[in-house]
Amino acid sequence: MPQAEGARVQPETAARVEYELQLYYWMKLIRAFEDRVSRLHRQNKIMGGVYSGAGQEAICTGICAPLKDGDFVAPLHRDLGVFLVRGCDPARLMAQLMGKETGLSRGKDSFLHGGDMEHLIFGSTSMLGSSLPVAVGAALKFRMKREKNIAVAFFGEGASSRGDVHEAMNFAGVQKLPVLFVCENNRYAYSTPLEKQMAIDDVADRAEAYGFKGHVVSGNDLLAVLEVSERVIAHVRAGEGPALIECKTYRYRGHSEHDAALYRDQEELLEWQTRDPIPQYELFLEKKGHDLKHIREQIDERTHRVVQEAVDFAEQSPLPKPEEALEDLYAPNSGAVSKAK
Ligand SMILES: Cc1ncc(C[n+]2csc(CCOP(=O)(O)OP(=O)(O)O)c2C)c(N)n1
Repeated sequence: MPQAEGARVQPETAARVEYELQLYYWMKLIRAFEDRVSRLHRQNKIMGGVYSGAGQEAICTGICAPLKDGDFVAPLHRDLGVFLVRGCDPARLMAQLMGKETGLSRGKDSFLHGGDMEHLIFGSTSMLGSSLPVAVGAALKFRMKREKNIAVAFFGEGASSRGDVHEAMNFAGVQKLPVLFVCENNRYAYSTPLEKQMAIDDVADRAEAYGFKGHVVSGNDLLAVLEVSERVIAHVRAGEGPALIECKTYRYRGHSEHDAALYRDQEELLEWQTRDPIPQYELFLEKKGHDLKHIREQIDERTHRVVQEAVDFAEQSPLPKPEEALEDLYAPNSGAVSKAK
């Protein structure tokens, strides 16, 4: 990480400073990566749909930063940032987006369904909310094996109306499983506004009905997300049962790149852009005494380089070979069937 030149901080807080700058790097990397993907999509270089999370970077960053190795994460379709923060190689991620052989699923899928099991990231499915029961299953496995890991399931307020979401939360509540549910409430489920989605103000209120706590936080304020996530993740990891964090936020782009989002007001968009998570966090860094101009230059240079290298790698990678189309479709035979004979 670049050093915080000019930072008026004590030497003993160096690790914390490093962490704070890493958080800044992640948010900037997610923004730069996604903006480039939107441009690449217009150049017809991306395979499948692009669901930008621009404006929502503080959520992926603030929820994933306190996680540990071995924790299981089920992101939603807008959570490319989860992959970056959990350590997925940006070059392989870009190759996945371009449908190349070097991508996470070796060119067999778009980003939408591509997971990364090396980093325990479950590939989202098309059915909204259907990855929540999977995350709950992972949490049940952690409980049964007495492992100290947790599962995290992201979902939108639109998905929160689906039955799977309620079944998953109910089971998790009854079994007191180590699972954190994270609702990214960006006010629109495609074109459906919040008030046509639910009859209450906060998705978080539903947690109580399943026997655990719901927390509401500004999803555009990284420090606020972190404050809640660090505390709640510690609680879930300690075996005290599930929790729900609802992050209020807004997506800047349409539902996907083919959606001009004409159903929403430009004033509303502008209003939310004034609450952008990145300048908010920059203000914090500046107030702490960092030389923001210098840090921003260094981080911009770094994110630009990482994204450019990822694009170069993906563009130079081959498309998958037709004769490999039927490979990797099933898990390797563990021998369980022949043993049972
Ligand atoms: C069960 C189901 N219904 C509808 C769709 C079509 N669809 C895909 S994404 C989406 C909007 C999702 O909204 P939300 O869950 O709030 O997440 P967001 O896209 O806002 O991040 C819809 C309606 C779907 N994929 N699955």
